[in-house]
Amino acid sequence: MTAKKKDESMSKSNGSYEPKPEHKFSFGLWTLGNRGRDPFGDAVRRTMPPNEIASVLGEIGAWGVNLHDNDLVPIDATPAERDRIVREFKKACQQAGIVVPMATVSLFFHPVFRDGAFTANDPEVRAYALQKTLRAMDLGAELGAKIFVLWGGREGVETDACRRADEAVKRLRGAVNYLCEYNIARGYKYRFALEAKPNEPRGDIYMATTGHYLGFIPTLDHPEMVGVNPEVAHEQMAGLNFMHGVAQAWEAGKLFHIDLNDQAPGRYDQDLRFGSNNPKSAFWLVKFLEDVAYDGSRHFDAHAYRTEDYDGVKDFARGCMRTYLILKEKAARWNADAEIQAILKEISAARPGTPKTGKYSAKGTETLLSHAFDKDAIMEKRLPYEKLDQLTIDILLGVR
Ligand code: GLT
Ligand code: MN
Ligand code: MN
Repeated sequence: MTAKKKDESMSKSNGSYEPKPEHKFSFGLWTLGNRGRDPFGDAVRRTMPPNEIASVLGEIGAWGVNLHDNDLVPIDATPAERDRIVREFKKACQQAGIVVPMATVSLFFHPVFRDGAFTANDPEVRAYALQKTLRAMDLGAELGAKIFVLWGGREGVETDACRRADEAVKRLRGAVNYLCEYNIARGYKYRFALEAKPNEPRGDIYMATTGHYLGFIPTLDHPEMVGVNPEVAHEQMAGLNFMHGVAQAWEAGKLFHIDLNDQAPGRYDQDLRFGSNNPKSAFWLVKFLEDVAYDGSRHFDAHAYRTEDYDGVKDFARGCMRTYLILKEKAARWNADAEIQAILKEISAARPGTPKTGKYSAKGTETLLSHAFDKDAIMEKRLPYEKLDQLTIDILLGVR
């Protein structure tokens, strides 16, 4: 290929992976604004003000910006300061063509939450956590957010001597019920999305996985108002197959939001660029979201390597969206692949004479109980999953 032709084909593929508002790509203020501080080292990047982050998001083609209360409004701001900050931020978002689809509350950063927020032993901390969340809901509603995420990063323990774990569940339930009532009273029409994580920053966090939350939600006073916000890295930290958890949440009608990033197994909470560590599991995830036509935010809860400057942060953010769109295209290719489709059909076909199951009936059960299954004949059917997986790999590696 000549250099010119190569250039043309590169820009063509760049063009087709261009983010558009309909892709619903969003980033948190805390993600682009991450300054690279870690437990061992200080910030490597300057503070980027929220209004500048909104403008960068507009420049790189994102759709939305999400925020914690204190990503935008300092924790001790006066009401007048708060109102000015919000006014100016709204203007910056408008100018950048960016919406605010989700808001959340920081119940983990301030030292007052060292023993948790809604589950803390001190009733005054619990009351403060509620007040802070109500105000964060007011803030999000003012900015147009329709999803309210709750990530209980400090709701956990280093030692189980401090409280009974079922007491923590009860306190959490009480708090979420309270927030739902406030949502109704104020007419905000939020949908709450609960985000799980197994550990970090606490030794163990209650509600360790999305599955824990799916069990908790039906016990609430307004379960219809509450769903989940699964995060790739958090489920992977627990050693789980992320897409399976997402699928279960989706099937239960509870996939209200999603946090996309990546994570190497057995490490600290890395929040890597989407698809950068395990593109194959990212592929199954994107394929799932696109196959079921999930229409919520594709929120990237990740941050750039600590080695980057703010140009590198743009590379990081563009990379998240680009990888999603590449994988989306690969998923369409996978679905359209005749050989793959033929295998899929073959592996789930029924042998003639297979008794019908499905819904219970007395007559059907009689037939089922009297049927003689020919296990040797069943075993003759091939299950060519090696082939199926290699076809997937061929697609992912770009040779098919
Ligand atoms: C924090 C955490 C994330 C949560 C955010 C929402 S804040 O960065 O690591 O997983 O989604 O509170
Ligand atoms: Mn998250
Ligand atoms: Mn995370």
